Amino acid sequence: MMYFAVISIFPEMFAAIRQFGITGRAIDQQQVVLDTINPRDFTTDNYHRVDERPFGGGPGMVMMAEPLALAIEQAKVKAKAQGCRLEPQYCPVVYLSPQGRVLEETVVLEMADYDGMILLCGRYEGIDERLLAQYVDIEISLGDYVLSGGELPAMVLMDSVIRRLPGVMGDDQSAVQDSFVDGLLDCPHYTKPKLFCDMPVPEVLLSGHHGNIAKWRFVQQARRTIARRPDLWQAFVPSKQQVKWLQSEGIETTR
Ligand code: 9D3
Repeated sequence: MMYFAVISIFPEMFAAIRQFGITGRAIDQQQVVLDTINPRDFTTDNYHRVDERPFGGGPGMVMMAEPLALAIEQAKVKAKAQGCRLEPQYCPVVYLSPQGRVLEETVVLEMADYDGMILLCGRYEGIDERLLAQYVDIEISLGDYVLSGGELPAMVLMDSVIRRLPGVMGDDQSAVQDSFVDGLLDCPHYTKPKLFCDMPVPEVLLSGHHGNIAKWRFVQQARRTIARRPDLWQAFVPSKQQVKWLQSEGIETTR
């Protein structure tokens, strides 16, 4: 079982991964436990404020340290009760933030080995730096575009990690390696009908010749990766079989 505690002022958003698809099933089957903790529940003022104006002035609001600190402390109690070792190498506090390390599959695979994670979602302009200094172990970004808060990034992170947990994907799916795992973009896919908008299914896919199909799919992957993601192609190390296929199609293999 992997444990997630999400700290967010919008816990209802997490219905999106609780109720649907692979993540929903993993939670139903208790391969994953997902708790949400609302820092608003740890405020003591009449208005239940979690944000305040920034010292030094300027636009926007900043999330206050105290309610978040109490939320993280409760998350650690819950994580421990679920069997997590609390040291950061087993159950880190992860802050979703534009300043973080960009999430990629290598990071996801590292995270799939944790006992659990405490995911901290910011809103407004950000979080008081002292809370971050005291509590945060890892900072993760989805990339260089502006979102409204950390909730969607937290769900993206959980989705990507949950898919990597043993027993979550069917036997069927776990054999099928995704693009990125082998370092190339995916090949095109086709299903019924055999003709759509005058476009036929490539004949090789109807031939039943599994060797030719495997070669065709790999060559499609190679062409797409060369055209769309030269950075991935640069890093790709083909097998002997793949080198043969590439050479037979006149695709350059020397680096
Ligand atoms: C427009 C405001 N920005 C400059 C003054 C700072 C800013 C603050 C808070 C920008 C974004 C956010 C909210 N974003 C996230 O919490 C976030 C995020 C993102 O925006 N992009 C990519 N990954 C992530 S992870 C968390």
